[in-house]
Amino acid sequence: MRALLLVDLQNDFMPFGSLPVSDGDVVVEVANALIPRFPLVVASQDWHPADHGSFASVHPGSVPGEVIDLAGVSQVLWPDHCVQNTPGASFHSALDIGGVDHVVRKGSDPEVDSYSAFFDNDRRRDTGLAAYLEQRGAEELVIMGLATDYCVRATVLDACGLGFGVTVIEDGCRAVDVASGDGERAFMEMRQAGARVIPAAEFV
Ligand code: VGL
Ligand code: ZN
Repeated sequence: MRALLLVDLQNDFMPFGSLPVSDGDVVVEVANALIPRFPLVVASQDWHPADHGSFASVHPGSVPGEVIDLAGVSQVLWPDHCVQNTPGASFHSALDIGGVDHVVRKGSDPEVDSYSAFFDNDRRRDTGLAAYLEQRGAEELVIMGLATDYCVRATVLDACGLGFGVTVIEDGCRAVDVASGDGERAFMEMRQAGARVIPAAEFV
């Protein structure tokens, strides 16, 4: 069975949010068009406590974009974003949330970030998503969302490593592009890991 996995379609990653992704809102329509075509739809939600270690604001003298060591893992610092129970953490209001069967939250541990919807960045903890998908009988995943170069990339690489058949909807993703070309490089890595990267129009 084939499941759709929507990565972090949350207000703070939209052009009006605190960690804006250019044209991030455009992909919500792509998600809404795909949702009815899947027997199982899962959405991930970046879900940080207010003092999360990935926030530049909790490290005095640091600014977003800096890279630090966070409990032994290299960590890019971000503006405060997707704080639990704030509007920024909510899904975009146009997303057809009624069509989503299951939400997986990540990034709740202040000591470690979690770009992937499957594992924390230190890979010590598992979100439970792989077990959920297995229990529901999903073997193939179609993945899209925000941002290409962070959470989509990490989720796709883990899904490939876990043995799922993975298709990425290219025009359903947008990149942060801290360095220009990061999004394109992320698509290359996903292809190298075995993911099929196609436009939504080619999805059948
Ligand atoms: C993300 C940076 C920080 C993402 C989440 O969803 O790609 N990026 N937290
Ligand atoms: Zn985050």
